[in-house]
Amino acid sequence: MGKNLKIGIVCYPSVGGSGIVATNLGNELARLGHKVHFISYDAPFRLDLKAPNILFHKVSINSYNLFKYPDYTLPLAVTIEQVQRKYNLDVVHVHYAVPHATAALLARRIMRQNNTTLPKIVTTLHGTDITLLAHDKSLFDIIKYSIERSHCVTAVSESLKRDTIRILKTEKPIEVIYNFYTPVPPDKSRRATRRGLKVKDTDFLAIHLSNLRPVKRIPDLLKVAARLKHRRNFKLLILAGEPFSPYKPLMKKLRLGNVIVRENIKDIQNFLNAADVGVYTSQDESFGMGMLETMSYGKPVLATNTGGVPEVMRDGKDGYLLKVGDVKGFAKKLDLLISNPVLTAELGQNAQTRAHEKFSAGVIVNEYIKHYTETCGKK
Ligand code: GMT
Repeated sequence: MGKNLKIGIVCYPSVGGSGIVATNLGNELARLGHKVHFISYDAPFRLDLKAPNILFHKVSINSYNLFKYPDYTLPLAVTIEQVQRKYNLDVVHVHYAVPHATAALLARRIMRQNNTTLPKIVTTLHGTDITLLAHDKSLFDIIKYSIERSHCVTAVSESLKRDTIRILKTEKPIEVIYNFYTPVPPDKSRRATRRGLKVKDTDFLAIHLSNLRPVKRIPDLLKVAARLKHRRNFKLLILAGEPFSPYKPLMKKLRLGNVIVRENIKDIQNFLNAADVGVYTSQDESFGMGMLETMSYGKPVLATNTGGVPEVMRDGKDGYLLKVGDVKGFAKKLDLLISNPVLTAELGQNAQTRAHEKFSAGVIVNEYIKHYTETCGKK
C-alpha cells in the first residue's frame, strides 16, 4: 500500500514491557509519517505528546453505586468508536486480548450500527492473557473469541505462539513479531550514576529491572545476592516498577547489605550503563523486555531458561541460561563473571550486537507495517 496509515494503539500506560513496546512502536510509526492515536486510561509514560502525528485519547472511567466493580471494557469500546468516527482509522492495534481486543470488537459492532467505516483489528499477545488468564474458566471463552475474531494476531515469541495454540486449542494463524527496544543514550556518566548509588568504580554491579510480580521470583534473586556475600565488591541493584516493600522482610532475614533498591526510575539508561550484568530469575517470561534492555546497553544477561527467553538470548554467547530456581547456579555464574572481566565484556558485546541486529526498531517496526498493510488489504 505504501500510504501513510491512521493507526489506533490501545495499551496499558504503566511501566511494563507491553506498554514500552506499544509506546515505542507508536513513536516510530509517527516518525515515519503515520498518524497514531493512543487510547488508554492514562498517557503512556514514555509517550511524547508534543511529537508530530501523535494524539492521545483518554478513556474516562466512572464508578456508579449501581455497579459493585468499576468497568473499563465498556468505556474503552465507546472511546474507540468515538475516535473511529472522528478520525477514520485504518487499523486498531490492541496490546492484550482481554480487555483490549474484546473492547475493539465491541466498538466495531457499534460502528456497524452507526454506519461508520470499520477499522481492522490487530491483536498482539504479550503473555499473561494466555499463560495466566486463559487458565481461568471465567475468561477462557472471551480470550479465545477475542483472538479468533481479530483480523491479525501477533505474539511476541514462538514460545508464546505455541502456548496460545496449545492452551486455547485454536487454529487462528499467529505471526511472531519479536519485541524491540531503542536504547536512549545515558545523560550521566557511569561513574556519576555509581557515585549516586554509593557503588565504587571497582565494584561489580548486577542489575534487575521488573515489576516484581510473583512470576519474577524475587526471593530467588535475593537468595542469589545472599550467596555472594563473600564477594565484598558484589552489589545488586533492583529497579522496581512496583513497590519493593513485600520483599523487605526477606531482605532483612537474609541480612543483605549488598542490595540497593530504587523504585519508579525513569532514566533506566543511566543505571543500565552503570551496571556490569543483568540478572533475571523469572518463573515464566514470554519475551523478557528487561533482558533486552540490559543487552542493548552491552551487558550480558543471566536468566532462567523459560518461555521465550532462549529466543532473546543465547546461552554461552550473550550470557547464561539457568534452570528456574537454580539459585546456586546463578551465584556460580556471577562468581565466574566477577573474576573474569574479559569474558563479561565479550558476552556483553555479543548481547549488544544481537539486540541491535534482531530486536531493533529498524527491523521490527517494518514487520508491523507489513502486517497492517496486508490486513487492511484483506476483505
Ligand atoms: O507480567 C509482566 O511482566 C508484564 C507484561 C507486560 O505487560 O509487559 O509482560 C509480558 O509482556 C512483555 C512484553 O511483551 C514481555 O517482555 C514479558 O515477558 C511478559 N511477561 C510474562 O510473560 C510474564
